[in-house]
Amino acid sequence: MNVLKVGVVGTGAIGREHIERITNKLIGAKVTAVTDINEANAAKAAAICGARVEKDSAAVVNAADVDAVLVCSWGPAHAASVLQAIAAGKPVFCEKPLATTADDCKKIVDAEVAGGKHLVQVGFMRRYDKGYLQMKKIIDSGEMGAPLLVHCAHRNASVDKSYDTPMAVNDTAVHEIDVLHWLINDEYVSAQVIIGKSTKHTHSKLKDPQFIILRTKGGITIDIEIFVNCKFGYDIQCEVCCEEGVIRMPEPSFPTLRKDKYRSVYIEQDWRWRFADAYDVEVQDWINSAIKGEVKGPTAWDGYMVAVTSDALVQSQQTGQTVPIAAGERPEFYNTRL
Ligand code: NAI
Ligand code: ISE
Repeated sequence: MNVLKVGVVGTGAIGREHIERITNKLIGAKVTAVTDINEANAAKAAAICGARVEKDSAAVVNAADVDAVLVCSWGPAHAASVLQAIAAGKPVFCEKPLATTADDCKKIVDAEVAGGKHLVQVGFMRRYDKGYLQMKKIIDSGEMGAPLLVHCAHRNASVDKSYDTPMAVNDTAVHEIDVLHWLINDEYVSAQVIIGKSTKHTHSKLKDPQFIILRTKGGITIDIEIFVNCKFGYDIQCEVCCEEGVIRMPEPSFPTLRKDKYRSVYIEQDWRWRFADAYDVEVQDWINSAIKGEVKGPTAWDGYMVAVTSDALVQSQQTGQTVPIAAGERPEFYNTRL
């Protein structure tokens, strides 16, 4: 197989971003079929890559000229497409979240394990971001000693009116939930959300900001500020406090301006640009692996773990109490993942 033939389910914002990068930037793949319940979005996607528009997800997944599937529909539609791809024995890259309930994630895990072949990669792109990778290398080297505390902030300039309180966890914090346990090589045991004063820039269905606390099996405490109407930009912060010192994630680099008595640096405004390089590396890695019949990156089990942790956090949003996290034992199948 010289060129991986990709079918795309869901051609909204990130679906078209990925189609654009596969078509014009990355190597080794082409998009041959797309589908979307919104015909206009499917047509826009087809115009980018010259692909055929299929009637639904099953038609894309089972098409003879589709070797691998990219799922970029809304979260509640993910599970059906991923299960179709597993049944067809085709590699599938699913944007976050893997599914919107822990039960659906578990069905995907069970189907993949029963099939006996690694097929699923979840789109947690931060594991491909240079800043997180640099931090992980330092942590894994042991030169800073054991991690003790992690401080994070995930700030969006603004969100749609339809975004509500649980989405601070299910749509936004899921990125930290995935990347942090990978970064510090640990597992979560409890979750808590503290909700205080809200900004005047929010509405009655969204408490904003929120403060998340995760505790790990190894005794590490993690705090994450989620603030999705911060106004000033897209700002991702991560600092790991270790026994021998502190590691801070590098900021995206922009020129420093000196003007009108001030020294200033631009702040990225959107996830598209903040993580553009990470998306490129992530999707290229998926293409390279799928061509070889392999799958790497975040697993269906990782997607399930995120869902279980999210459920505990959403429960804590109601009471502010600490909620235990119990995902059970990771199946042996996932210990052999590349
Ligand atoms: P969007 O609303 O712009 O696009 C979703 C598209 O899926 C729409 O065109 C919709 O019509 C289509 N769709 C919904 N159900 C479908 C179905 N059953 N079959 C076919 N098409 C269907 O949303 P966006 O921002 O592109 O998000 C898509 C997914 O990507 C979400 O799960 C979101 O959480 C994730 N995402 C991930 C990001 C990341 O940083 N990794 C960033 C933004 C989104
Ligand atoms: C969006 O879906 C993403 O995944 C972004 O990375 C995140 O910052 C944003 O809050 C979500 O809505």
